[in-house]
Amino acid sequence: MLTFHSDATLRRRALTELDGGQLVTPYECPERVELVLKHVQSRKLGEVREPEAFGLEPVLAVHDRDYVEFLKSCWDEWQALGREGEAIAWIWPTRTMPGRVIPECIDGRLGHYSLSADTSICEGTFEAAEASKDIALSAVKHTLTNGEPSFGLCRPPGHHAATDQFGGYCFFNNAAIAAQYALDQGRRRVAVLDVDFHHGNGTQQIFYERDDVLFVSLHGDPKQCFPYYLGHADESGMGAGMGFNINYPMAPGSGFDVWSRALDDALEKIRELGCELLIVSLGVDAFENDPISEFKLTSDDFSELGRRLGHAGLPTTFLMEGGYAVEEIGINVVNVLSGFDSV
Ligand code: Q9C
Ligand code: ZN
Repeated sequence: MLTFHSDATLRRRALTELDGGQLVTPYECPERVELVLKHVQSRKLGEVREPEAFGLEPVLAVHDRDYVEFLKSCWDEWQALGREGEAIAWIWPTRTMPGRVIPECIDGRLGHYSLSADTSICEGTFEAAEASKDIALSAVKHTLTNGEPSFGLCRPPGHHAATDQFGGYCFFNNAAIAAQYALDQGRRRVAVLDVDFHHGNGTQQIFYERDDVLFVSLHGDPKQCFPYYLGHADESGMGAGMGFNINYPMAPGSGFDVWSRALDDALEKIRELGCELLIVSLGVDAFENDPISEFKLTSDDFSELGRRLGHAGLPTTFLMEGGYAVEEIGINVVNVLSGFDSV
């Protein structure tokens, strides 16, 4: 299978993440990409290609222009104010203070355009996010054009990014951008299957009222797990989108027995609803040794995941999302992709 990768994804190297009341070195680090790439090459998965540049038009098909402009200028504005650390949001519109007016001050805008304090903006963030969406677009374009599966080694990840909010280490929603691109190229219905440990709140929000993208997510129950405020089983879409959002929240500690039953159900729904393309939001943080997640999948389980996805028989694009057990991230990702190719 073809892999799309760019060194520009390494240009974001955040120094701080708010975690348990402390600023720690972020889990979402450039080494993740280097290790996945190393395993793609050593296990001879296939050719590695540079992405093509698509510009911002396909981004603006799912994200608001003012949000994209904020991401583009945030770091320069922050530095111009002489701030010493990285740009981290610390106040938000809330239930009792909904924020009718977008503030002018950078601190107010950081809150307006974000959903969590774990994700700082630093030098190179926008450039890496641009490379990440170009990788996603190049990968899906390859699948659409040649009918062949592909893997986009996206970084930063995307599935937490909503129409006008970053967070959960995500800035542009790569899977949503790729799904919208496929529709714009004439596909009538696309499935996004999100197997990352965390609920893909951004992808859900972007397509919640639409029936042309089926969003299906397997994740830690938001009663206990990030992002806490979305991802419950009764969120099934709205208006025309009713029935086209399917959540499988599972208890922390769940292993492959429970998880794979949800997977089989999800794949049946994708088949029933007549999807022409499958985009897999491929986080491997459901892994048993992931430092911030709570499922118990083994490295062999990821091979079986790949085989089951292969048996679904759809044109498929894999896009990298989370996965923070840096030692094993490459093994787990390539296990999925080789499992898929083995079918
Ligand atoms: N500071 C993805 O897997 N929670 N994002 C951090 C510890 C954020 C994960 C809590 C988890 C976001 C793409
Ligand atoms: Zn995740």
